[in-house]
Amino acid sequence: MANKFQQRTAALLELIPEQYDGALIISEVNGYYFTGFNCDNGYFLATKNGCAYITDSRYTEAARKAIAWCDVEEYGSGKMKQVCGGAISKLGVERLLVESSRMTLQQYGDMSEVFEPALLSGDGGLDSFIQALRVRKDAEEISFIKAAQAISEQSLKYVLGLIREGVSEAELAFEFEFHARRMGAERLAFDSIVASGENGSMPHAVPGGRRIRRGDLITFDVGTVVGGYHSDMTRTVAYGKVSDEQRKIYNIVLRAQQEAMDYLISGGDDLAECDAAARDVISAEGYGQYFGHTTGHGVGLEIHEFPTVSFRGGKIPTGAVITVEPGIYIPGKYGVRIENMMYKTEKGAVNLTGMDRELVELG
Ligand SMILES: [Mn+2]
Repeated sequence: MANKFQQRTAALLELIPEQYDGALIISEVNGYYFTGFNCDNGYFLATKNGCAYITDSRYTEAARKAIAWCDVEEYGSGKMKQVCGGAISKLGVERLLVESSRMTLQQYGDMSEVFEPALLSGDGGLDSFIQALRVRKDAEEISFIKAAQAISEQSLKYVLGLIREGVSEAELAFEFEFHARRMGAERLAFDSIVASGENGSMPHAVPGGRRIRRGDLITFDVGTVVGGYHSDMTRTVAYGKVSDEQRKIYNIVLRAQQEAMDYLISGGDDLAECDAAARDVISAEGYGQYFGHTTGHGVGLEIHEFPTVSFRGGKIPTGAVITVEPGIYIPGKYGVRIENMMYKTEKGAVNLTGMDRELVELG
């Protein structure tokens, strides 16, 4: 029986128009999706006449173990053209699609030369075919995302227990990573954001030497990777008692997020309507100008992937994992963002983020 990688490859070949014989995939992330093998120098040929995987001697042994269902060929120095061209002749293919959004012009030129006589085309929509497959997460992919999220939640709870007057953002970010890695995270999904006080008004602030003070709101945007899959979560907490305005803003963001989540849970499947569900709450309260980014994005093998939850709209495919992360950022003062991941199902959507969202005042 075909394994899941063979099934994915077969599904891709189904989508490729008949004037093409298949695809040449060179990006690491798509290579991993179709072969289960992580390699920064691998060329996966998926064609209607069979598959081949070409890499160099640093990776051949591991590749042969990981991709036993596919011919793995090694090119030695100066042999690239011979090996790549040889694979093309063996497969008897002439026209291949390439990933136009992930290939540089230089790579296109180089690949066209070594894969002669095959003609490579970046205009055939390969990226959108791969996107359509990757957006629909299966049960195993969801289990990886859930495992990563569980590590993030436990690690963030641990870090919240370390917050004291005088501890720095950078120290808290380090503690998150240390705890997450110790719990089995392969790596962080992205550089953690810990933004306290006035730094919180910068949605993607870099954690630095600022030390926590009473009355701060502190935004943590954190994620980890398990099985190649990312998790993404944001929580804003207070250290000490908050002002009336801080509490008001927090509760507006929470209500905005809940509206967008409810839209998805009740079966809504339009990206613009989901964005508007959150944005309208914030605008109606007069803070629309302080919510500059989109409401969310897809999550999977990459931290930001298709689709984007924005005014541009489009249908949310069943099987997509998207974030819902509205925020309000008042320059020079503070910011609030709250982010959950939602799994779009046939009938509605499931919340993948378990951590509490009510405002907590620590210390
Ligand atoms: Mn996010």
